[in-house]
Amino acid sequence: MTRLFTDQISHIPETIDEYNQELKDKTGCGLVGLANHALGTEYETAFLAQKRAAVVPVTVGEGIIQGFSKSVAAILEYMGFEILVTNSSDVKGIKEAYQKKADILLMADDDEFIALNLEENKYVDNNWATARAYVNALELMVGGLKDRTVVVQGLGPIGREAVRALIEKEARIKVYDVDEQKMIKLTEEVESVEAVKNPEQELKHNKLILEATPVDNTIQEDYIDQKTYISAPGVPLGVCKTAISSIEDRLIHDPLQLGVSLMAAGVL
Ligand code: 2YJ
Repeated sequence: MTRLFTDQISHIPETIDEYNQELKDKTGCGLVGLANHALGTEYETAFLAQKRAAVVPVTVGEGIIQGFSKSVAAILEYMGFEILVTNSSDVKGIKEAYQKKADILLMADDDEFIALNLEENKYVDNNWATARAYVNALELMVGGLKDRTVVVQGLGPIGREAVRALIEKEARIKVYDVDEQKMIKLTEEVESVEAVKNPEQELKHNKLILEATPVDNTIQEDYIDQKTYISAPGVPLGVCKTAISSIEDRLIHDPLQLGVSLMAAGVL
Protein backbone atom coordinates (compact mmCIF):
# COMPACT_ATOMS: atom_id res chain seq x y z
CA MET A 1 0.00 0.00 0.00
CA THR A 2 1.48 3.29 -1.06
CA ARG A 3 0.86 6.33 1.13
CA LEU A 4 -2.69 7.46 0.59
CA PHE A 5 -3.76 11.02 -0.13
CA THR A 6 -6.77 12.71 1.48
CA ASP A 7 -8.36 13.12 -1.97
CA GLN A 8 -8.30 9.36 -2.50
CA ILE A 9 -10.17 8.53 0.72
CA SER A 10 -12.25 11.52 1.83
CA HIS A 11 -15.33 10.25 -0.05
CA ILE A 12 -15.38 6.91 1.82
CA PRO A 13 -17.73 7.80 4.71
CA GLU A 14 -20.39 9.27 2.40
CA THR A 15 -20.19 6.56 -0.26
CA ILE A 16 -19.72 3.38 1.79
CA ASP A 17 -23.29 2.18 1.26
CA GLU A 18 -23.05 2.70 -2.50
CA TYR A 19 -19.66 0.98 -2.48
CA ASN A 20 -21.12 -2.01 -0.62
CA GLN A 21 -23.96 -2.29 -3.13
CA GLU A 22 -21.55 -2.24 -6.07
CA LEU A 23 -19.44 -4.91 -4.40
CA LYS A 24 -22.57 -7.03 -3.95
CA ASP A 25 -23.54 -6.57 -7.59
CA LYS A 26 -20.11 -7.73 -8.73
CA THR A 27 -19.33 -10.51 -6.25
CA GLY A 28 -22.64 -11.42 -4.62
CA CYS A 29 -21.20 -10.33 -1.25
CA GLY A 30 -20.97 -7.09 0.66
CA LEU A 31 -18.00 -6.21 2.89
CA VAL A 32 -18.98 -8.52 5.76
CA GLY A 33 -19.96 -11.36 3.41
CA LEU A 34 -16.71 -11.10 1.51
CA ALA A 35 -14.68 -11.14 4.74
CA ASN A 36 -16.64 -14.23 5.84
CA HIS A 37 -15.99 -15.92 2.51
CA ALA A 38 -12.27 -15.19 2.71
CA LEU A 39 -11.89 -16.16 6.37
CA GLY A 40 -14.33 -19.08 6.53
CA THR A 41 -16.28 -17.28 9.26
CA GLU A 42 -19.98 -16.49 9.65
CA TYR A 43 -19.94 -13.11 11.36
CA GLU A 44 -23.14 -11.16 11.33
CA THR A 45 -23.66 -7.45 11.87
CA ALA A 46 -25.37 -8.16 15.22
CA PHE A 47 -22.26 -10.00 16.45
CA LEU A 48 -19.93 -7.26 15.22
CA ALA A 49 -22.09 -4.69 17.04
CA GLN A 50 -20.90 -6.22 20.31
CA LYS A 51 -17.28 -5.45 19.41
CA ARG A 52 -15.71 -2.07 19.99
CA ALA A 53 -13.10 -1.05 17.41
CA ALA A 54 -10.73 1.86 18.05
CA VAL A 55 -8.82 3.70 15.35
CA VAL A 56 -5.69 5.38 16.71
CA PRO A 57 -4.23 8.25 14.64
CA VAL A 58 -0.44 7.98 14.28
CA THR A 59 1.75 11.07 13.84
CA VAL A 60 5.19 9.50 13.31
CA GLY A 61 6.96 9.73 9.94
CA GLU A 62 4.98 11.76 7.43
CA GLY A 63 2.22 12.14 10.00
CA ILE A 64 -1.54 12.21 9.97
CA ILE A 65 -3.39 11.82 6.68
CA GLN A 66 -6.50 13.96 7.00
CA GLY A 67 -9.53 11.72 6.66
CA PHE A 68 -7.65 8.44 7.17
CA SER A 69 -8.88 7.56 10.68
CA LYS A 70 -12.38 8.80 9.85
CA SER A 71 -12.54 6.66 6.72
CA VAL A 72 -11.25 3.54 8.49
CA ALA A 73 -13.81 4.12 11.25
CA ALA A 74 -16.61 4.60 8.68
CA ILE A 75 -15.81 1.22 7.10
CA LEU A 76 -15.84 -0.49 10.51
CA GLU A 77 -19.06 1.21 11.52
CA TYR A 78 -20.70 0.14 8.28
CA MET A 79 -19.74 -3.48 9.04
CA GLY A 80 -21.54 -3.13 12.36
CA PHE A 81 -18.70 -2.46 14.81
CA GLU A 82 -19.11 0.01 17.61
CA ILE A 83 -16.37 2.48 16.74
CA LEU A 84 -14.25 5.20 18.22
CA VAL A 85 -11.42 7.32 16.90
CA THR A 86 -9.20 8.17 19.85
CA ASN A 87 -8.84 11.85 20.73
CA SER A 88 -5.14 11.35 21.40
CA SER A 89 -2.69 9.94 18.88
CA ASP A 90 0.21 7.50 19.16
CA VAL A 91 1.01 5.89 22.53
CA LYS A 92 -1.48 8.06 24.41
CA GLY A 93 -4.10 7.07 21.85
CA ILE A 94 -3.40 3.38 22.48
CA LYS A 95 -3.80 4.01 26.22
CA GLU A 96 -7.09 5.79 25.54
CA ALA A 97 -8.35 2.90 23.39
CA TYR A 98 -7.72 0.47 26.24
CA GLN A 99 -9.24 2.79 28.84
CA LYS A 100 -12.32 2.91 26.62
CA LYS A 101 -12.34 -0.89 26.50
CA ALA A 102 -11.76 -1.34 22.80
CA ASP A 103 -11.72 -4.99 21.70
CA ILE A 104 -9.64 -4.28 18.62
CA LEU A 105 -7.31 -1.46 17.56
CA LEU A 106 -6.37 -0.30 14.07
CA MET A 107 -3.44 1.99 13.36
CA ALA A 108 -1.03 2.83 10.56
CA ASP A 109 2.30 4.57 10.15
CA ASP A 110 4.11 5.01 6.82
CA ASP A 111 5.19 1.36 6.59
CA GLU A 112 2.74 -0.71 8.54
CA PHE A 113 -1.01 -0.84 8.91
CA ILE A 114 -2.21 -3.35 11.48
CA ALA A 115 -5.24 -4.48 13.43
CA LEU A 116 -4.57 -5.77 16.96
CA ASN A 117 -6.56 -7.91 19.34
CA LEU A 118 -4.49 -8.14 22.50
CA GLU A 119 -6.97 -10.28 24.40
CA GLU A 120 -6.73 -12.96 21.70
CA ASN A 121 -3.02 -12.28 21.08
CA LYS A 122 -3.75 -11.68 17.38
CA TYR A 123 -2.73 -9.17 14.78
CA VAL A 124 -3.61 -8.84 11.10
CA ASP A 125 -1.42 -7.00 8.62
CA ASN A 126 -3.03 -4.85 5.93
CA ASN A 127 -0.96 -6.49 3.16
CA TRP A 128 -2.15 -9.96 4.15
CA ALA A 129 -5.76 -8.81 4.47
CA THR A 130 -5.82 -6.76 1.25
CA ALA A 131 -4.31 -9.54 -0.85
CA ARG A 132 -6.79 -12.11 0.56
CA ALA A 133 -9.71 -9.75 0.02
CA TYR A 134 -8.86 -9.09 -3.63
CA VAL A 135 -8.15 -12.72 -4.47
CA ASN A 136 -11.45 -13.75 -2.88
CA ALA A 137 -13.30 -10.94 -4.67
CA LEU A 138 -11.86 -12.14 -7.98
CA GLU A 139 -12.84 -15.71 -7.14
CA LEU A 140 -16.42 -14.68 -6.40
CA MET A 141 -16.64 -12.51 -9.53
CA VAL A 142 -15.59 -15.33 -11.85
CA GLY A 143 -17.12 -18.27 -9.94
CA GLY A 144 -13.90 -20.07 -8.94
CA LEU A 145 -10.15 -19.89 -9.52
CA LYS A 146 -9.10 -23.54 -9.43
CA ASP A 147 -7.00 -24.29 -12.55
CA ARG A 148 -7.72 -20.80 -13.95
CA THR A 149 -4.75 -18.66 -14.98
CA VAL A 150 -4.33 -15.39 -13.10
CA VAL A 151 -1.70 -12.81 -14.02
CA VAL A 152 -0.34 -11.02 -10.96
CA GLN A 153 1.19 -7.73 -11.95
CA GLY A 154 3.41 -6.05 -9.34
CA LEU A 155 5.35 -8.12 -6.81
CA GLY A 156 5.42 -5.75 -3.87
CA PRO A 157 4.12 -6.92 -0.49
CA ILE A 158 0.50 -7.18 -1.66
CA GLY A 159 1.34 -8.87 -4.98
CA ARG A 160 3.46 -11.48 -3.19
CA GLU A 161 0.72 -12.13 -0.64
CA ALA A 162 -1.76 -12.42 -3.50
CA VAL A 163 0.41 -15.15 -5.02
CA ARG A 164 0.20 -17.08 -1.73
CA ALA A 165 -3.56 -16.64 -1.59
CA LEU A 166 -3.87 -17.78 -5.23
CA ILE A 167 -1.83 -20.90 -4.47
CA GLU A 168 -4.36 -21.73 -1.74
CA LYS A 169 -7.08 -21.40 -4.41
CA GLU A 170 -5.14 -23.76 -6.73
CA ALA A 171 -5.01 -21.16 -9.49
CA ARG A 172 -2.33 -21.18 -12.20
CA ILE A 173 -0.20 -18.12 -11.59
CA LYS A 174 1.81 -15.92 -13.92
CA VAL A 175 3.70 -12.99 -12.45
CA TYR A 176 5.18 -9.81 -13.81
CA ASP A 177 7.21 -7.06 -12.20
CA VAL A 178 9.39 -4.38 -13.81
CA ASP A 179 12.10 -5.59 -11.41
CA GLU A 180 13.23 -8.89 -12.93
CA GLN A 181 15.00 -9.88 -9.71
CA LYS A 182 11.67 -9.96 -7.89
CA MET A 183 10.29 -12.38 -10.46
CA ILE A 184 13.39 -14.58 -10.29
CA LYS A 185 13.29 -14.69 -6.49
CA LEU A 186 9.61 -15.59 -6.42
CA THR A 187 9.87 -18.33 -9.05
CA GLU A 188 12.78 -19.82 -7.09
CA GLU A 189 10.68 -19.82 -3.93
CA VAL A 190 7.50 -21.07 -5.55
CA GLU A 191 8.03 -23.57 -8.33
CA SER A 192 4.55 -23.49 -9.80
CA VAL A 193 4.68 -19.75 -10.53
CA GLU A 194 5.64 -18.66 -14.04
CA ALA A 195 7.43 -15.38 -14.67
CA VAL A 196 6.37 -13.53 -17.82
CA LYS A 197 8.64 -11.44 -20.00
CA ASN A 198 6.04 -9.68 -22.11
CA PRO A 199 3.25 -8.36 -19.88
CA GLU A 200 1.34 -6.78 -22.75
CA GLN A 201 0.94 -10.10 -24.53
CA GLU A 202 0.04 -11.94 -21.32
CA LEU A 203 -2.47 -9.35 -20.20
CA LYS A 204 -4.19 -9.46 -23.59
CA HIS A 205 -4.24 -13.24 -23.63
CA ASN A 206 -5.14 -14.00 -20.01
CA LYS A 207 -8.42 -12.69 -18.76
CA LEU A 208 -7.99 -12.71 -14.99
CA ILE A 209 -5.72 -9.98 -13.71
CA LEU A 210 -4.58 -9.13 -10.19
CA GLU A 211 -3.15 -5.61 -10.52
CA ALA A 212 -0.96 -4.77 -7.53
CA THR A 213 1.40 -2.09 -8.85
CA PRO A 214 1.64 1.41 -7.37
CA VAL A 215 1.48 3.06 -10.82
CA ASP A 216 -1.22 4.03 -13.30
CA ASN A 217 -1.67 3.07 -16.96
CA THR A 218 -0.38 -0.49 -16.66
CA ILE A 219 -3.53 -1.82 -18.34
CA GLN A 220 -4.47 -0.27 -21.69
CA GLU A 221 -7.84 -0.23 -23.39
CA ASP A 222 -6.89 -2.88 -25.97
CA TYR A 223 -5.94 -5.41 -23.26
CA ILE A 224 -9.57 -5.61 -22.22
CA ASP A 225 -12.52 -7.50 -23.66
CA GLN A 226 -15.84 -8.85 -22.31
CA LYS A 227 -14.10 -11.76 -20.60
CA THR A 228 -11.54 -9.68 -18.72
CA TYR A 229 -11.85 -9.44 -14.94
CA ILE A 230 -9.55 -7.22 -12.91
CA SER A 231 -9.05 -7.21 -9.17
CA ALA A 232 -6.87 -4.21 -8.43
CA PRO A 233 -5.59 -3.47 -4.94
CA GLY A 234 -2.86 -1.21 -6.39
CA VAL A 235 -3.25 2.51 -5.72
CA PRO A 236 -3.49 4.46 -7.99
CA LEU A 237 -5.59 2.23 -10.24
CA GLY A 238 -3.49 0.74 -13.05
CA VAL A 239 -6.32 0.64 -15.58
CA CYS A 240 -5.97 3.64 -17.88
CA LYS A 241 -8.81 6.15 -17.59
CA THR A 242 -10.20 5.62 -21.10
CA ALA A 243 -10.55 1.87 -20.44
CA ILE A 244 -12.50 2.11 -17.18
CA SER A 245 -15.95 2.37 -18.75
CA SER A 246 -15.45 -0.91 -20.65
CA ILE A 247 -14.44 -2.89 -17.54
CA GLU A 248 -16.32 -1.15 -14.72
CA ASP A 249 -18.70 -4.07 -13.99
CA ARG A 250 -15.79 -6.53 -13.87
CA LEU A 251 -13.34 -4.39 -11.92
CA ILE A 252 -12.74 -4.40 -8.17
CA HIS A 253 -10.74 -1.45 -6.88
CA ASP A 254 -10.77 0.74 -3.79
CA PRO A 255 -8.20 2.52 -1.64
CA LEU A 256 -9.11 1.03 1.78
CA GLN A 257 -12.50 -0.64 2.10
CA LEU A 258 -11.78 -4.30 1.31
CA GLY A 259 -8.47 -4.43 3.15
CA VAL A 260 -9.81 -2.77 6.29
CA SER A 261 -12.90 -4.98 6.45
CA LEU A 262 -10.81 -8.15 6.23
CA MET A 263 -8.32 -6.83 8.81
CA ALA A 264 -11.06 -6.17 11.33
CA ALA A 265 -12.94 -9.43 10.80
CA GLY A 266 -9.69 -11.36 10.65
CA VAL A 267 -8.42 -10.13 13.99
CA LEU A 268 -11.53 -11.16 15.97
O1 2YJ B 1 -2.78 7.91 11.29
C1 2YJ B 1 -2.63 8.48 10.20
O2 2YJ B 1 -3.42 9.35 9.78
C2 2YJ B 1 -1.45 8.11 9.35
N1 2YJ B 1 -0.34 7.74 10.16
C3 2YJ B 1 -1.91 7.03 8.41
C4 2YJ B 1 -0.83 6.47 7.53
C5 2YJ B 1 -1.40 5.52 6.54
N2 2YJ B 1 -0.34 4.71 6.03
C6 2YJ B 1 -0.15 4.51 4.76
O3 2YJ B 1 -0.85 4.99 3.88
C7 2YJ B 1 0.99 3.60 4.53
N3 2YJ B 1 1.44 3.68 3.20
C8 2YJ B 1 0.54 2.24 4.94
C9 2YJ B 1 1.46 1.13 4.60
C10 2YJ B 1 0.73 -0.14 4.92
C11 2YJ B 1 1.33 -1.30 4.27
N4 2YJ B 1 0.30 -2.17 3.84
